[in-house]
This record gives sequence, structure tokens and C-alpha cells, in this order.
Amino acid sequence: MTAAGTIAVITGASSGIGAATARQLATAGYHVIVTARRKDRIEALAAELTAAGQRATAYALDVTDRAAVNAFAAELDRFPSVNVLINNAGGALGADPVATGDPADWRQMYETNVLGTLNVTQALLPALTASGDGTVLVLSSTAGHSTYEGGAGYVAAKHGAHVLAETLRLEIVGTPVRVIEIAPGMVKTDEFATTRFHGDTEKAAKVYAGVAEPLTADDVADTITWAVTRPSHVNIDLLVVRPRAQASNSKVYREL
Ligand code: 8X3
Repeated sequence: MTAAGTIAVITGASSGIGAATARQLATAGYHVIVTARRKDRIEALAAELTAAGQRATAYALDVTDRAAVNAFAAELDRFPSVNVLINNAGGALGADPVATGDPADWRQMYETNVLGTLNVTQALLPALTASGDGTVLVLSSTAGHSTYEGGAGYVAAKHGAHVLAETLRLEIVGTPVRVIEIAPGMVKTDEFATTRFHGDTEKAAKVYAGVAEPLTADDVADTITWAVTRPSHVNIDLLVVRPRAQASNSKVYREL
């Protein structure tokens, strides 16, 4: 897909992988529509990109609020077409065993990672199809493909996101919309682990302790940008990306 004149919507664009993806897609020539709950953050990001001569629009959005998502989709009518949707909003809450995990964390993770992706994908699919050349990208995780101790709530939610992507691809084959899933392993961002541990920065730091080079938000944004900018007939079904020091979710090399 060529970027000139095309619109890419990015959810969860206020930080981490979402913000990095917005920057890289804007650099690639897309008009990026950056959405997240934190209005100040996405407005600052859009202002930064616009000041650099790129095209960016901010729209405050909670992907779990279906009415708000529908209103957002209606707002997009003022653009000639919508070509790319990056479903990035989501994340982990808690790392407790099944025996003691907090159901509220599990519910919230299902809401953001699965229903949030469902809401935005359903609302934008008509416009993506009408564009004649659409892309739905789901940012899942290696947690969407295998499990690990303490991960069940997040793993279950990311398996849900994976299934959504895989099923949608089956259902819409023959339409001009492709469905891409990117599944990153360990990515060190400002917020992922701190959010997971409800603000406990010590526990968050342990996730990356001794790991030479966890992936960065830019590394993942790079794979997203690569996948989205392949020619339209090329569908990267699933791309799994991990740091070299991580062989599986539970097999990580640490220099301690
Ligand atoms: C992040 C990967 O290993 O923390 O999506 O579940 S992991």
C-alpha cells in the first residue's frame, strides 16, 4: 500500500508502541489520526507531527465506549477515505496466578484488548471496505499464542485478540481489506509493566532485569510500518517479534 494521501487510525496512541507507530507512519506519508483517552498526550503528539510538516489529527477516544467509538467513526466521514486501522489500545493488568487473580483485572483486560478492538474494527470496517484498499492491524502479543505462569488473565485476553484477527480474516476474504496481526514479545516501554503492576515500579523493573536489549516501542512500530506498507495484495497474517535474548515467554536470558 502506498502512503500518499492515505489515512491511518491508531488507537492507544498516547504512549509506547502506539505513539511510536504514529510517528513512523506519519514519516512514511500517512495522515495519522491519533486516538487515546488522554487528550493532552495525543494533542501534543499531533502538534509535534504537524510542526514537522506531517499530517496528524488527534481525537480523544475510549475504545471500550461503543457510543463514543460510533461517534468517532461518524466524524471520519469528513475524510475522503480511511485506509488503515491500527488496533493498538490494550495492555496487561496484574500478574497473579489463576488461584488469586483479580476478576476486575481480567474483565478490564478483556474490555480493552478484545472488546475495544471489536468496537473500533466493527465501526470502521465499512469505511475501510469502501476505501477499496483497507488494512486492519491487530497488535496482539506472544501472550496470544502461548501461556506462562502468572499470565493467564492477559494471555486469555490476547488469545481473544488473536482469534478476532484470525476469524475476521476468514470472514472478509474477497473484500479489499487485509487483516494483519503483529505479536511482540518483551517490549520495554514507559508504561506497560508499570501499568501491569498497578504503579509498582520496582516490580515493573524486574520484568526487564538483566535483559540486554528488550525490544523498544520503535522496534515494534518498525514491524507495523513494514507490514502495512507491503503491496496491497501481500497480507502478513502474523508476525511474531521478540528480542534476541527471549526464546519464549518464560525463557529469557538475563545477565544478573
Ligand atoms: C507482552 C509480552 O511476555 O509480557 O505482550 O506477556 S508478555
